[in-house]
Amino acid sequence: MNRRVTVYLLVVSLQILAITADNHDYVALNALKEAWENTPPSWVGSDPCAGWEGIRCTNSRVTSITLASMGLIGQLSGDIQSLSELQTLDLSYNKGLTGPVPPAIGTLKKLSNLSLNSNSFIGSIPASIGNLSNLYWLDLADNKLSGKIPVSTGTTPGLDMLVKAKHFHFGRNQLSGEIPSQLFNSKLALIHVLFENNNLNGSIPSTLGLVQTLEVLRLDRNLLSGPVPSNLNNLTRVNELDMSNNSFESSDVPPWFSTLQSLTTLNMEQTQLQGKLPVDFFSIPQLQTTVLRNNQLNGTLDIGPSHSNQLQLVDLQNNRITDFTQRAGYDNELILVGNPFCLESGGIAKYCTLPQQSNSSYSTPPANCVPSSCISDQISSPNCSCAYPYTGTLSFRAPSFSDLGNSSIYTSLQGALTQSFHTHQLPVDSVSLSNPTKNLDDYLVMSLKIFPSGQAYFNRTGISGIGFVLSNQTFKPPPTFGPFFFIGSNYGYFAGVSEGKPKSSNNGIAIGAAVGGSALVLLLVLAGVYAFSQKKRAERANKQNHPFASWDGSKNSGGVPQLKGARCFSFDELKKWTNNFSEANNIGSGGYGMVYRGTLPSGQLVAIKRAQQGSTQGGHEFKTEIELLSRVHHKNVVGLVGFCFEQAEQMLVYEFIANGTLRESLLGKSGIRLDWSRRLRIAIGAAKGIQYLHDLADPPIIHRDIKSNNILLDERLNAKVADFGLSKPLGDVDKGHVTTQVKGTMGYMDPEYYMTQQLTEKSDVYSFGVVLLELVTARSPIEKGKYIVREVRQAMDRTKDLYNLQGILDPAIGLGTELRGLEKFVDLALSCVEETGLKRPTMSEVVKEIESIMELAGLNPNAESAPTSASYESSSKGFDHPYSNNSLFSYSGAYPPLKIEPK
Ligand SMILES: *[C@@H]1O[C@H](CO)[C@@H](O)[C@H](O)[C@H]1NC(C)=O
Ligand SMILES: *[C@@H]1O[C@H](CO)[C@@H](O)[C@H](O)[C@H]1NC(C)=O
Ligand SMILES: *[C@@H]1O[C@H](CO)[C@@H](O)[C@H](O)[C@H]1NC(C)=O
Ligand SMILES: *[C@@H]1O[C@H](CO)[C@@H](O)[C@H](O)[C@H]1NC(C)=O
Ligand SMILES: *[C@@H]1O[C@H](CO)[C@@H](O)[C@H](O)[C@H]1NC(C)=O
Ligand SMILES: *[C@@H]1O[C@H](CO)[C@@H](O)[C@H](O)[C@H]1NC(C)=O
Ligand SMILES: *[C@@H]1O[C@H](CO)[C@@H](O)[C@H](O)[C@H]1NC(C)=O
Ligand SMILES: CC(=O)N[C@H]1CO[C@H](CO)[C@@H](O)[C@@H]1O
Repeated sequence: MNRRVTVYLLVVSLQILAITADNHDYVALNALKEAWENTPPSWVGSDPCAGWEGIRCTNSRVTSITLASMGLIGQLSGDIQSLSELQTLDLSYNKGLTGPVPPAIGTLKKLSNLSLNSNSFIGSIPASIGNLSNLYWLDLADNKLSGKIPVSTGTTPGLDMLVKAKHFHFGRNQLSGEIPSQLFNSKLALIHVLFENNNLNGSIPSTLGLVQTLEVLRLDRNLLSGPVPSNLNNLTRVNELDMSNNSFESSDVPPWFSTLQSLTTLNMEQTQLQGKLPVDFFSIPQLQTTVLRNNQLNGTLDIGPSHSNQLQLVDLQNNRITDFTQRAGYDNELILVGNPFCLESGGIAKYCTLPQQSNSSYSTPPANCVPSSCISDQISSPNCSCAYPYTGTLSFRAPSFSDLGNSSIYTSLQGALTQSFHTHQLPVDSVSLSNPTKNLDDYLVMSLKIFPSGQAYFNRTGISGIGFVLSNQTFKPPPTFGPFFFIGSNYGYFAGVSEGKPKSSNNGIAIGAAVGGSALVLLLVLAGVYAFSQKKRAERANKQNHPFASWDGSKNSGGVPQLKGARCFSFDELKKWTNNFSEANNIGSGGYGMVYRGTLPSGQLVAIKRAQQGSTQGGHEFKTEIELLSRVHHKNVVGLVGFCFEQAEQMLVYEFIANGTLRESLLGKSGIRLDWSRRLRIAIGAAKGIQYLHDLADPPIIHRDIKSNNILLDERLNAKVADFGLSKPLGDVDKGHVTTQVKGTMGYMDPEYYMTQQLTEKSDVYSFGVVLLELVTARSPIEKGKYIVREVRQAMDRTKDLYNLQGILDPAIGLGTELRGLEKFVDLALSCVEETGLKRPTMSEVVKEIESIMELAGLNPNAESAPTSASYESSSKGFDHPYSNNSLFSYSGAYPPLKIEPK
């Protein structure tokens, strides 16, 4: 009977689950979100399939993430690997995505479109991408990727395995080494190979000739050498070929020039070509643009009577051409400047002068209407309505015209762009072009504004769609423009007002929107909590009777633990919430085992400390420990959320603290600027946390490892004391101290404790004094062999302003501003580091003193800190994880022993 009920409840709960997104997907997306700034505000609630912009789902599984041009900042974490149904991942044009491309991406077997272009990704292209057998689109262009292009070996995958791929866009990176000959084979179906502007060297592998599907090949601006393989003549579909600016072996004009019958654009500037251009080259039927500047082409130029009737530009600057047969009837652009022919003919022929580089101030004019005068950042569109356009720059590498003043060319481009957006049903009203110029690379660059239709701004779906049309080469400009690329600016107006940088004029609206937004968030959260509790109620019904059914009482672990607030999690739950303890979720390790990040179904992030085999302790000790930890509840102490004691596993689940360690912030790694008032707030928070452990925790706890790495900062910069790995409760044997093996961290360690092995609360006070000195100097306790305590004592002169410590204070504290109370703060720090414990203040005295310093500085010691969001120096947000380096559990010995060693 009982069992039947359980089965029934299980079915019910599965059905409830099926309505919303898969939990793994939610957990993974949430983790991605945590690592990014500027995710869409609609990313709230626990169902990404319901209204999270940029997310598309099929059968409750996430199949597409498109977040182009959102201004995302942060890293792409390995959590992505949980989204096993993902087909499209488009994070292009965010600029701010950095860190490596996670190799875990190679597990997403369904992925067909991967666009990471125009970001700041670093590291090499993961070989595991070769495992993506369904990949069709691979765009990594315009990043900072380095290293070699990975190809398969017997044991590892490589890009040569991507037989369905049509697009390799790797341009504008720092890839190096040779292009592996193994990369290309006849099974590939590539149409675009864009490797331009990297550091690739060696020669072009002849295997490239096997990829007969190729339409666009760009190898320009690399360090390629050697001969150009002759079998490129097999690339009969290539219409755009650019090999310029490499140092190939000098060679005669290759015969394949004339056999590439699909060619429209050929650019081989500066490629050591010599000999005579064959006349039949110009009769390739679609040929439009030929740039062969800076070579050693010689003899007589003959364009021939049967040249392509589309030919627009023949640029042969700086060659050795001695004569020109004018029988051709070719009237479009021809440039022979820098050839003997022009010298001999006195430079009179029109092709012997550089075309006028008429830099134009062109700007798309209004279409038969009077431009509106718009408020705030809005701009009048060509149709004279005010809106927030999406802007960016379009660059054309080889336009076949040089007269930038001819406005009809821009009109045709504008028409083609508008047409393309409409064809793809994007909400575009009109586009305008302005300021065409030639840049240093001789690219034609102009700015593009795309205006929304229907309303004054685009939503994220619209921006992503526009970004993709411009990056996926769907848009074809008029032929005279040739190949292009687009760099979009971040679009900050999704809500119809400037996001991120609120302007005073629309603050009211921004605040209104924020308030409305957070009410909505609250509602959604409440709804989520309700749904979740309904679901869990069913699941738990059975467990409730035996909350610690898995508690193994047989092994002398005593009765069920007496817990205050901490929850007992099952192994399966924790396994699920950490994606099976995946590598991607591993955020630290130490002698005791690993620390994993997990996401509870409520969305709460947690840090899970998992003891490894051999580091587990007896059930009794574990119980004592969690009982102790569960009693610690203070806003300045990292809280225990729960534990797991099951299947020979011992795990502790802590709250996850967003802003990392104080140490990182002092080093400037977090991007949070710590001015004097913030440092005071951090000092008071940490002091209160330690005071709580000493005076209010039951039993009292000596931390034993107070240091800036063990003080974490939450999103409001509240300090939270972490790491009880070394903590000592003062048990019944309490004589005010315990005798222990000396443990702690050099530089923070109380010398008295070190010498006598007698641990007292004053040992924590000493360490805290060092932290206070660290707070004002940002120096490590021991830096270059110098001990901070001695340095400060030596440098200080109590008769002088700021005690004469200007040279040793951290400039970021706000040197030059009034640092009220700083002297008293230094006095306090030095009293904490007195030689003998007796002379040091207690933590409650420390708290009182910091409070009085704060009042002196005009701060309310009891006020909550402000949220940090407004104060981030946004671009510099660090990505060092607070829990890497074991900072939460820095003790590398055994799993925290809480036994009190007998005297
Ligand atoms: C690639 O896939 C194979 C087969 O699924 C797997 O054995 C291998 O570990 C994967 N390699 C990488 C680097 O992901
Ligand atoms: C290519 O560059 C690598 C360093 O990136 C160098 O080790 C190698 O020798 C170079 N090869 C050639 C052929 O120049
Ligand atoms: C060129 O392509 C043909 C098939 O069209 C093939 O037989 C030949 O081997 C290729 N040539 C080279 C040098 O790869
Ligand atoms: C190509 O090389 C020429 C000659 O060295 C140089 O003037 C030009 O700027 C280079 N172009 C690019 C795009 O690097
Ligand atoms: C053109 O250059 C090639 C290779 O340098 C040379 O063999 C040939 O004689 C030259 N032709 C003329 C007409 O100068
Ligand atoms: C975004 O805008 C398009 C067209 O303007 C509209 O169809 C779509 O519903 C909007 N999406 C969201 C999530 O508001
Ligand atoms: C390019 O993007 C547009 C708009 O999203 C889409 O309709 C089109 O199919 C894409 N083209 C390719 C080749 O992926
Ligand atoms: C936006 C999008 O999904 N684009 C392409 C992704 O890949 C498939 C092929 O698998 C194309 O058909 C889509 O156009």
